[in-house]
Amino acid sequence: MKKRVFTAAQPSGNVHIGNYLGAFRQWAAVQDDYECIFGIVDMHAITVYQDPKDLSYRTREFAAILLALGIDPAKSAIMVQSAVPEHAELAWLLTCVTPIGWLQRMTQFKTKAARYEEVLDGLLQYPVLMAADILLYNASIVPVGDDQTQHLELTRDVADRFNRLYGETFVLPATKLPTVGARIMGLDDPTKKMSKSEDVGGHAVTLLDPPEVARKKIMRAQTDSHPEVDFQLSGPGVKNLLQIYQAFEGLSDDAMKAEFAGMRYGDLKKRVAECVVARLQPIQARFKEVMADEAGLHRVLDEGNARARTIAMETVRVAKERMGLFV
Ligand code: ATP
Ligand code: LTN
Repeated sequence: MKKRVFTAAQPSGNVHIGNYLGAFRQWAAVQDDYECIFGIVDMHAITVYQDPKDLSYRTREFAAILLALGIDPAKSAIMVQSAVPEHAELAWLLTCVTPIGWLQRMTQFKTKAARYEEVLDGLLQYPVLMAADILLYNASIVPVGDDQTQHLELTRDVADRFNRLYGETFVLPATKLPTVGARIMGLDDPTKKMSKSEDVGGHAVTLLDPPEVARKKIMRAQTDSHPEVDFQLSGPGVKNLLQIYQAFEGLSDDAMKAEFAGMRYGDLKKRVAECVVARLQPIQARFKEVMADEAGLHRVLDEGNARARTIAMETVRVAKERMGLFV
């Protein structure tokens, strides 16, 4: 039997090349080797306020992006978190084995909480809901970008604690990081990771940016005062552009050196821009087709939700039984 993969992302719009290289590309790549469930985690998105109309549009948009990136619904389930109520149900059970201190220590919580005067409980509970997403499906492998490793550690700690208290119930999932592209940095500031919520103009190239917009963002990317590519001395902005190119083209370090050593920054940017535009073009064309077929998109999600729910219901039944709850 194939091992199971679960991974997910929030439908928070502005899906960028960092998300693609660090996460979604791996999703498509693992479909043949594993039984995959891919989640659109809209209940995570509402841990910070979302306009309801935007959220429901973005859920469909994100499903269409996944299909455009080559996720095949005949192989993998694409599911929406809020359509499978067992996510919330298991999250509550796990909340009752998770010390608050574990949650208060999470880096992402601390960063996000610092942005708000009033911090919502949902933001603190976010990693417990994430643990529920994964443990519901007894996933043994979770492909994510490196900003999620701490949440994965917490997931294992929560699963381990549950297993000790109530008997062996959950599989402890392993984190799977990409080898190149695990952390693409912002084009405007290469000391910060490229992020959806950083919505300044030149920060991120999104998967749906028209070619001229993508080109402009890359041509304006921050570099440094060296005139040309030096694999030792060039700063983080140049290294980031090189990383983007290497990840898209799948080149070895030696091939990268042969192609770029000594190249002037202006030419480097042009080459990276052309690469990105060319790689995005087929994704954008397929995205348009998928979005135009609303009924087809709905069908994919209905089927994915149903497949996911069958597994999720059984896991929750077992967990409730182990805890002595009414089943
Ligand atoms: P935000 O910064 O607003 O939280 P995000 O850009 O991190 O959003 P998510 O939806 O949280 O986007 O992440 C989706 C997936 O993309 C995750 O697996 C995450 O690890 C990965 N990812 C996010 N940013 C990057 C990045 N800059 N480089 C590589 N992978 C990334
Ligand atoms: N926290 C993740 C999204 C996420 C997730 C998950 C990833 C929610 N549930 C389960 C993997 C497995 C993020 O912000 N990228």
